[in-house]
Amino acid sequence: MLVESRNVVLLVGGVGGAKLAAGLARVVPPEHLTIIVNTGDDFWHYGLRICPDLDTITYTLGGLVDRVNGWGIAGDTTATLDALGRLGEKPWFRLGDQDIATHLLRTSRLQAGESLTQVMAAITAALGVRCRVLPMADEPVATRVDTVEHGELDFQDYFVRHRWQPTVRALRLAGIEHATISAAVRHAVENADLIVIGPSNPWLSIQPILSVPGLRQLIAAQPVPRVAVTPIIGGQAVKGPTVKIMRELGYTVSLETVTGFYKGTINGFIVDAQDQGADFDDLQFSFFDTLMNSDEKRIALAEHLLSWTSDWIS
Ligand code: FO1
Repeated sequence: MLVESRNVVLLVGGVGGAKLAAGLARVVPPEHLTIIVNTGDDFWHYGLRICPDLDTITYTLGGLVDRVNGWGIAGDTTATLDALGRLGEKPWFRLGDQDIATHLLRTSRLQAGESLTQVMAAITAALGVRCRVLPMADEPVATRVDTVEHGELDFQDYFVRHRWQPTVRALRLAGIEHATISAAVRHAVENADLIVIGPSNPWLSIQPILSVPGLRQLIAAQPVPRVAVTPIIGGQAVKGPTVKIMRELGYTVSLETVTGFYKGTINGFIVDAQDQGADFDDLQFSFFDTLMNSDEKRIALAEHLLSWTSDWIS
């Protein structure tokens, strides 16, 4: 039985964040859980609006996700991509046939005038996801990656087509100045009893969320535990380019770089148990196994977040 009665808000990107979202969804009743998701990775592809992180969270919580890749739908087929290949295209972004249904529905509803928040509410409800899965903003924001080898790339061009191999010089969030805090995001943050930043890439996944004008300040102003879960274990990222990007942007690869990046926003930090001995000024911190490579470990981390923060108020 789920007895947690605090309102929990989780900020995440895609695959890594989805694991913690899944753990929290097992221990927090859906009416008390809101997930705010990065949309800087969103893009247009063959006329479809693709929102990879929103879909990864939704498919994970809906029990549909391909657990090998961590994104897309388990067992999905690629007849549409194969047909595009027959037409002379060279598809580089793997859209499964069932996944395409999500993009078709989202695109048509957006074009009919619904907001992304409304569209995701409909999609999550249809897939049996009962907590709120909110885009960080309804206005389009695009993460652009300035690279040494190719100049500025669209995010998915950098991440998928070039397999995050180019050297990153700078990141830019196109459109961020027009992004606004939606009523749903504001309501969730203002009513949160616990705010968690997932172990997602701070620069690629969390920075866009915190850059929505006013959102970082709104989160920092909440007099509640605001805890980040480390994206780095023993100096390595679990998956993806977190450490590579840190180096390329000129940061020291350390937990202090991560806490420094979140300075003023968080008041607590979960460090991996492998990094015993780490110490942080001005932050409450706790050591725990953060490698969520099984359902049990996702739930254990979620339970630890709840129990550790239940007896401290900032
Ligand atoms: N990631 C890949 O590495 N290759 C793909 O072809 C790919 C397709 C894809 C389709 C739908 C979707 O929702 C996600 C997809 N992803 C793919 C994952 C995604 O591009 C990235 O993991 C995120 O944008 C980073 O968080």
